[in-house]
Amino acid sequence: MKLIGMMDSPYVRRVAICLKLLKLDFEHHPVSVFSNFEDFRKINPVVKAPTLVLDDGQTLMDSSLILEYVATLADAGLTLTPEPANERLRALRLTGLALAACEKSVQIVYERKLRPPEKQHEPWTERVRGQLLAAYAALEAELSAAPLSRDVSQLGQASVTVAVAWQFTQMMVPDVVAEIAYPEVRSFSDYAEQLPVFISTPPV
Ligand SMILES: N[C@@H](CCC(=O)N[C@@H](CS)C(=O)NCC(=O)O)C(=O)O
Repeated sequence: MKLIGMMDSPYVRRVAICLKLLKLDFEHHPVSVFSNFEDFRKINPVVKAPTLVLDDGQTLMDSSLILEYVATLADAGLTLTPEPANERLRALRLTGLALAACEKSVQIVYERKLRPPEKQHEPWTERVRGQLLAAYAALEAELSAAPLSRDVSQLGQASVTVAVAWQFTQMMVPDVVAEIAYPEVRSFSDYAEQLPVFISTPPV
């Protein structure tokens, strides 16, 4: 199967890292939704990254749906979301917060980079900024109350997504989310980013 999209997308990167953790082979095709729009359109007319192209040519988009599908291909015992209901709920809640942080960071990037300055709408940016900070405040509170495991065999979708989201936000909108205010999230991301599976999947 082929994973289409640039690794500077947190959605593409989290899928790539999770595929590696699930020990599933894939080819990465770094096609940009912006600079390679026409090439991307030939693969997926909706032009959304990540897109997964299966060996029979079918395509699947949206990182969460891709991860839901590829989980069915992994060997028994290899899972990225715990089964017990209470652990699963926490993993999904953390993933939801981290995905919201990705989405709000992306919205600020698009507002700044794609819209001419005279057309930028400050109330909208301010709303998105508040949502982004709320997502990180909630993640910080969650990780302060119960840290994510630093046992590499326990890495799952939640921990991957939290680490990838933080790296993306710090790469793209560091002026909006002050590192100093979220020490637990930052520390977990620093830990994850030095793991071989993260180092071999750089955000570029
Ligand atoms: N909910 C989607 C979000 C994916 C997404 O927004 N990807 C961006 C790249 S970071 C994209 O495709 N942007 C192009 C566009 O939306 O037109 C997911 O989890 O995959």
